[in-house]
Amino acid sequence: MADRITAARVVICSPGRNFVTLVIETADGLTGIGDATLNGRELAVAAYLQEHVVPCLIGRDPARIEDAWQYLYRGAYWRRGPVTMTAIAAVDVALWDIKAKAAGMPLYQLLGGASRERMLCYGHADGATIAEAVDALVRYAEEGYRAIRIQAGVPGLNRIYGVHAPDAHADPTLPAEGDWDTAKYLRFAPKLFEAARLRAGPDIHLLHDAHHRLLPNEAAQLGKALEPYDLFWLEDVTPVENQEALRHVRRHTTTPLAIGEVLNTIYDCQALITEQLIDYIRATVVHAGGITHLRRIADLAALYGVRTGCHGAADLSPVTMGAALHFGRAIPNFGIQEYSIHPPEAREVFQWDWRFADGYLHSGESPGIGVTFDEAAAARFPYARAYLDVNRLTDGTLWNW
Ligand code: GCO
Ligand code: MG
Repeated sequence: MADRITAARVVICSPGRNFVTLVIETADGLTGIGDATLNGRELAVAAYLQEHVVPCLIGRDPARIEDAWQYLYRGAYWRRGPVTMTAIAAVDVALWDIKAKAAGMPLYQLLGGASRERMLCYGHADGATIAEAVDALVRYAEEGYRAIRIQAGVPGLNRIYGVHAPDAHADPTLPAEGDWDTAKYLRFAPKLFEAARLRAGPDIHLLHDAHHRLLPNEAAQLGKALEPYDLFWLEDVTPVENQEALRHVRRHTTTPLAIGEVLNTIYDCQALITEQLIDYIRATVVHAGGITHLRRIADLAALYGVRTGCHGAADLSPVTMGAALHFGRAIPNFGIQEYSIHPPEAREVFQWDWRFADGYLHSGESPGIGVTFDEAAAARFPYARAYLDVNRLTDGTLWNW
């Protein structure tokens, strides 16, 4: 007889930062987990799942993953968006975890088996100054990283993305405020990469995240100015809503572009991919509808020579990293995986079998996604409201963080 879902619950915890986890149990005694963390808006997804999705899961056959996905996507009527797609992703990953455990196989085997044994990843070298950032870069290279993102403080600016100087005006219960001046940044960025390339040598892959801050022509200027330093990618040069902007950027630079960490569906990625406006698609398991949907995005991307570069910041839980590595191991057009180390307390709550070695991430061989969740340990780390920063131009205008 077909198995059925007997229980599903949402657990919110904060081992160093907030994570939302969906736990699904079946009559056959299997447990699957899915990450439902949407940084800064965690409770919206938790409520979406607990109030609206969990009641529909009880009694369903956990093996019917595609049907569950369609049921939640079409059935909501209100399609797409980060909250809905993160909730669907949590269910989807938990069901893939269950299916792989039922088969006694690591998930990548169910996805077609290994296309590769290890996944190239990149770490984050950050510094308040160029010297500090370049020292961090050298440390990462010494630890074996072959690809390193580098971000540094811009002289004259206080608190920018990647560099966490204190916010002088801070009310700690509200979003911190950063400051931004594009002209200063555009003068500074080539100097950062000149220093980085000099210290790193030609072989290390260098990456950079402009974090949605530039206007189209500024993005074109930056891409062109960074060409001598041979970047692996330049990320989020412009906000992704205006995808036509990238046609202009593409006409002026061959610096590879990566976009998509805030995208949730294949429709959001469609023009970026089919018009070949990007080289790497950053959509990720947790925010783009789980394995089931990300596979569709990756398949579309493969047709156009676009590779994956899944978002992997520390606000995506170790559950997402487990799923992402099985996904990356199986698909033909894997590019790179972002790897940001989780807070040490996270290890008390989540146990995982994936590991970093020699510049690569290696997925494990245990059945399922290879991550377990200790609910008793999670209870020791209660949820604490937290926000992403906001950002203002130096004249006070609210800008993209
Ligand atoms: C990245 C991202 C992150 C995001 C964060 C939002 O490239 O890793 O831009 O740093 O800002 O994940 O929650
Ligand atoms: Mg980013």
